[in-house]
Amino acid sequence: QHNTRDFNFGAYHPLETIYSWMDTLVDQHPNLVTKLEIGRSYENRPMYVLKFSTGGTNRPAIWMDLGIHSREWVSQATGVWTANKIATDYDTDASLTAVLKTMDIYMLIVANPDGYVFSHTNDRMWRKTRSPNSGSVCVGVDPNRNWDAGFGGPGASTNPCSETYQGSSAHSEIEVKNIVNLIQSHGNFKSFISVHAYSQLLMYPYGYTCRSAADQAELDSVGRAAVQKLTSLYGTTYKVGNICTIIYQASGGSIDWSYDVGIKYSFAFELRDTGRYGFILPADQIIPTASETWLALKHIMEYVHDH
Ligand code: ING
Ligand code: ZN
Repeated sequence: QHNTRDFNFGAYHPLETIYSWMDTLVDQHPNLVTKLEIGRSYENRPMYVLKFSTGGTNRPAIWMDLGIHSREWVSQATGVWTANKIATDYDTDASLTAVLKTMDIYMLIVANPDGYVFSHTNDRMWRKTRSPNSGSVCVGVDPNRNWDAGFGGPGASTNPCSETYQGSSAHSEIEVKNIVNLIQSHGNFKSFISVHAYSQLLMYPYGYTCRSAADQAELDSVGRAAVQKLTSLYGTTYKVGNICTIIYQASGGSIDWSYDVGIKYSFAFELRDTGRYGFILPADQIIPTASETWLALKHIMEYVHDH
């Protein structure tokens, strides 16, 4: 497609279609959007980040990753819609324009490209990476148990055949390591948002412990206000809370790592639905899901921009 208007945002697309759409988006918004390769996956696929910036150098920034678990297809699809929304609404949406006047937005739409391809070609329910595990016939590590944040603690498995296998060591997965390297070399991220599905939750740290984070009161109020905006569009209900109390104890998660390295506004979304379709969310729910989620994302971005 030579124009993003010809792109079907209401469909699930294979990796190569998403990657070629990224080039179209950059071509159409050259003064706002650039594409960075932050490294390669285990199977040597590029990991592309879309950077939205109106100038400056190393401005304070907002991070978003989507699709770290490959089977959660509405996450990657919401990333595609959201990136297009940011590009098209810049200059017409006053609050987004204000955010982009002083901050940059980074979006990693397919955080687990090997898993995403595998979920199209072999196993629709594939969650993990595709790296081999020595001494086991089972493949892959849970990339949301592999971060250096309570690594190896409760809510992660040492069994390579488990869906929540933590990996041989923290940041053993190249996909995780590539994100860590980008975040640390940049050094100026103010918000870190990971997007999963499903369960309709907006969560903040911690997952590796059930004690509350120092900023729990503030994160909870930001989260509640964000969810109020989300719900205003179609009435979709979300719960807000820390990971451990709202879903389950889980160690080695990305937003616990980002919070503990000093990125205060660390959040994780669980998008639609609550289990009727689960991971196999019908494609006609992609645009409604992305549209309501955008209202919550925008609230978080505005808040971060103002604080
Ligand atoms: N849920 C997340 C998981 O990795 C989560 C929940 C989010 C845990 C953030 C820890 C940190 O289990 C899904 N659906 O993957
Ligand atoms: Zn997930």
